[in-house]
Amino acid sequence: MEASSGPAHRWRRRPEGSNWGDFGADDQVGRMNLITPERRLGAVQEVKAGLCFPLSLPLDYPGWTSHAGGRNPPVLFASKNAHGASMYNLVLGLGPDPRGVVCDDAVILHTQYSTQWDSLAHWGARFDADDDGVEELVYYNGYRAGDHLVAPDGDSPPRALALGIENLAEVGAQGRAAVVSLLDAFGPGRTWVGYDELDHAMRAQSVEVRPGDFLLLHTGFDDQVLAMNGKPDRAALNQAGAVLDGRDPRLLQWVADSGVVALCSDNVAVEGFGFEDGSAGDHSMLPLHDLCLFKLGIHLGELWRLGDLARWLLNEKRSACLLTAPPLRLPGAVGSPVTPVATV
Ligand code: UVW
Repeated sequence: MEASSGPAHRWRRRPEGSNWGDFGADDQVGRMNLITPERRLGAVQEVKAGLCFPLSLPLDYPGWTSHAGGRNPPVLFASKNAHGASMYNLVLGLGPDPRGVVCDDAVILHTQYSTQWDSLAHWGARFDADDDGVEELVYYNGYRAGDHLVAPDGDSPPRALALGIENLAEVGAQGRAAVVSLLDAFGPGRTWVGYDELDHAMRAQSVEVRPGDFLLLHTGFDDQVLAMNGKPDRAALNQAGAVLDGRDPRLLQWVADSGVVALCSDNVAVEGFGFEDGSAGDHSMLPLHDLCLFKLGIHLGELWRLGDLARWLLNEKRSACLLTAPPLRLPGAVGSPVTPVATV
């Protein structure tokens, strides 16, 4: 555990293996800081064919309700104007014989239901950041529950006053992406991928990961979800595709050393979960979330549609592209739908 000179108002000690403070006392985008103009120019060099791949599922997929009813498909409805009129096929205009017709709509959108970014406000930990012997609820760079991550209270909505997803939108989320097909390496069934397996897949596909890269992992989960046409078979999907094994310390060390700015996959959490046997130690649920979002400021992208891109790259014996993936610039949100675009 390292003593450090973090902002006195937020933290006096940072978690072991974290980079809190390294990108600035008040940094809110973590590893995204590694995307320099030079590295972005390097990403543009990956554009050789002029093709683009949209990397989003339809936002009403997978089609289930998840997180014990906490995440639901989008609900679209027509806006109503001040006169109570539904703004759908509404004739609008000036004078006795208006010609214009308008449609406006609104949506209840669970920000992490489908293709999404997790912001750094999505996952924190209990940790004694002020070194007083009592653990607090803290997030990346020592931002705190209560002070910065404000829970809803009566009519007041929840709000991330720090680390919200708008921070990622403001830096553009654009750079070089290295793409690994875990589907090609391990097939469509459930495989737990630790350091050895990831290394094997990357060598087999000649994947070069550079500091400042997004790392995209295709598992085939997206193909299976899409084939279910909005009526997902949960039991089948629980066994579908590779998942990273956050219990493997060598994998965690590789992620820390690699310089990647984000891990993105087509499955629900990038990593596997469900460690009822306690094998994930004190981070009993999502050890990779703990490392990435809480300690190192590495964003996570989930439920991306990666199949078409990964297959095209494999066929071309290539493994990198330019990625442009800004989230919604929605102040105070902890996640966001995203329509990433890969250009090859
Ligand atoms: C949880 O399931 C808690 O998070 P995520 O959407 O990042 O997988």
